[in-house]
Amino acid sequence: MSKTISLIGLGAMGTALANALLDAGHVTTVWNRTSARADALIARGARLAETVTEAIAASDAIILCLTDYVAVETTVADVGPRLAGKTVVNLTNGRPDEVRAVATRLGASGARYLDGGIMATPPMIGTPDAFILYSGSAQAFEDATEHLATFGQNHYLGEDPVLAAVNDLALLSAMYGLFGGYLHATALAGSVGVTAKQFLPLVEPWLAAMMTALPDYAERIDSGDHARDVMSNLAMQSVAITNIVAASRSQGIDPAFMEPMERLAQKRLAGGFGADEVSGIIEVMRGK
Ligand code: FVH
Repeated sequence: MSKTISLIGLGAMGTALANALLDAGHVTTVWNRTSARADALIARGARLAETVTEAIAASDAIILCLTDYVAVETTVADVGPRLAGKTVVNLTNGRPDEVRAVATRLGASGARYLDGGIMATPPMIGTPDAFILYSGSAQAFEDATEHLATFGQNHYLGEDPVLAAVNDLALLSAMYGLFGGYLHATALAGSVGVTAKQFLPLVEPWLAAMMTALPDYAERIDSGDHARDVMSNLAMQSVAITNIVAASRSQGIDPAFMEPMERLAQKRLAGGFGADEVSGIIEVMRGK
């Protein structure tokens, strides 16, 4: 508990991170562009830095949790040299090119850079359900481990700084696919008078049952073999996909969420893979 930590960014997530650090008894310095957002944390014992420079000077490890990389660039633009010898943990959602640029720039300033992707909502922080992906400097991960452990389960993915961000975006892609599919399904069922609450006991177990297909899909994807032991072939499934799009239109539901899936299925079908599993659509996504 001896080392101090500085946290830059006190939005919903930054505040949850700061509370977890304070709960664990860590000496915590905070900075936020709108300083009033720090009031409740100061009442709990956090130290307020008046400037970013002060926040950096206060600790060997600095955590950034901001809206985006524009905010990150704005915040660290003038403080490069002050980061020499420091550990910087950036938990801001970003794209690989942005991560690479910031990692290179801060690395050139002499900082040890660790990028992170938070797979949790603010109330989950500090519980075992929160998991956070990290990549970049292994030394930085080790240096900050004691503090990072207060947030949830940590997964260090490797030295390449973009690993965490790409895995984060991939997991969010799976989540938005699920949410979008659920919303489309609920709208379609709603077009014949079924309420969301009535539909829930049908859609929940259905999605849970379909999740069990993923290990088989993973095997097919890694081996490139979508043709072995096919149970539900693409030709059959693409009829259902096209029916979903057509039925949505006739029921007055915007099919925009399902149309890309129909296009992908048709392209794979046109490639002569109708007898394969639907998992083969990934080859079209990969541009093959
Ligand atoms: N909240 C969530 O559910 C998700 C869960 C998964 C991970 N995300 C990522 O966490 C990052 C921060 O998200 P957040 O929820 O804390 O976001 P906000 O509550 O909107 O707070 C944004 C903070 O960023 C500061 N900020 C924005 N622009 C600037 C700037 N140009 N210069 C300095 N600071 C800036 C903002 O300051 P202020 O508006 O209070 O002055 C907040 O501190 C994010 O990457 C999520 O994807 C959260």
